[in-house]
Amino acid sequence: MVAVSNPKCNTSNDKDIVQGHMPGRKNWNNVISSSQRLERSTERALRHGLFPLVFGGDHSQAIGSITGMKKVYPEARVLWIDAHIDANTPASSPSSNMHGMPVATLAGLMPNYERKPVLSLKHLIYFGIRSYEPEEIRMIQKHRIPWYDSRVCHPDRIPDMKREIDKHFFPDGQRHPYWISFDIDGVDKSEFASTGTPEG
Ligand SMILES: [Mn+2]
Repeated sequence: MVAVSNPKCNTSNDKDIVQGHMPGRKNWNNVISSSQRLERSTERALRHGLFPLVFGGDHSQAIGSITGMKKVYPEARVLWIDAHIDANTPASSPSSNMHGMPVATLAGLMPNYERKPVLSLKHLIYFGIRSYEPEEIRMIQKHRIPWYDSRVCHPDRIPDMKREIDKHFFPDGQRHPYWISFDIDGVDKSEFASTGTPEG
């Protein structure tokens, strides 16, 4: 278990939050600040041979967990379980919420983000998506990213899905670790209603 406390983020007053905004990306400074802490903690846990379970915040924090994980396992593949594609940019996001932009940030699609991309879109598969912007679907099509509709994510299909996933990720048979990035809204709202962004 990795615990990253970011009390300043949690108690930011309105003035701090406004100062943390950038055009088209709400709370950018705060999100990046907590992501960097999480990045260090995730990297440290993995280097100590631990198995990190990262809970918290919203899916914007995957910027930190995946960046930290990629420092230790640069070839790791990512399974993104979410109702959303999370690859918005300030130009495509209707809300400017950073929780819709972590994949864009990790994959180098975010303008004016000075860090190098850590996630190849060839190393990403989506599960459960059912709410997205047109630009995000275009990204999936352009990069041929496999995605599984929530209606096909059924226990009976898991063995077949696993074969398909392995074929996509490891065409030459050489395997690499997986990282699972899970947003609770990937679960149908009839199963789990307590999410800020329920999707049926
Ligand atoms: Mn989501």
